[in-house]
Amino acid sequence: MATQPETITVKASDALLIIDLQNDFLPGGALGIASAERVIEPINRYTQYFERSQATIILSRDWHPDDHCSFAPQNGPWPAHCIQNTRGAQISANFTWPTQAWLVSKATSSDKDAYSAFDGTELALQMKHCGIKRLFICGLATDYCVLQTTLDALSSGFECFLLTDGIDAVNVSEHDGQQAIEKMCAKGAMPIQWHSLAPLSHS
Ligand code: VGL
Ligand code: ZN
Repeated sequence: MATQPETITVKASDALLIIDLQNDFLPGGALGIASAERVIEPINRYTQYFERSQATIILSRDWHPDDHCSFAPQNGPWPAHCIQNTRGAQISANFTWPTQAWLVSKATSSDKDAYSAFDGTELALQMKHCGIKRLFICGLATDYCVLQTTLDALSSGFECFLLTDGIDAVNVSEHDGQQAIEKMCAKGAMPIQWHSLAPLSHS
């Protein structure tokens, strides 16, 4: 039997990055992923764990103007989704918010799409400013925003762990999600799951 990797201890200089856990990417949403509800419980567990570990918790949101260039009426690839201040753009009501979190809005200009939470935002600078070195990434969607965010994080010098039980894919083509995982791992992201984290003491 293969030996288990050492468990990972989360430190205060780590960050949990939760990508686009918004109604429009969940069942019933404009770009709803049929199975995506299943990531919420693990993400809630990670959130509580990272909060107890005094790590930083960061949520990104896709936050488009109503005439965004990625929408079909503008000849973009997607139906209208995540329009600023609409229900579809809200973070899932089933997400349990920690006491403190950073919120990063992306793709906010009509004329430019941005899948990565680093694209057009101050996130990399803010994380470096706070001494954050390792990122634990989960959320939606594996084959778009999780992929591009992770690739950008790696090229900005952050160590990245991909929480594979906390991601789900659009899968426009059947294997897009799997291929995205392979790409992130080939570039240096480490795939881990809930049981990879060291148990917290109950004190
Ligand atoms: C996303 C498609 C379009 C994502 C955002 O959050 O992965 N996907 N806009
Ligand atoms: Zn979008």
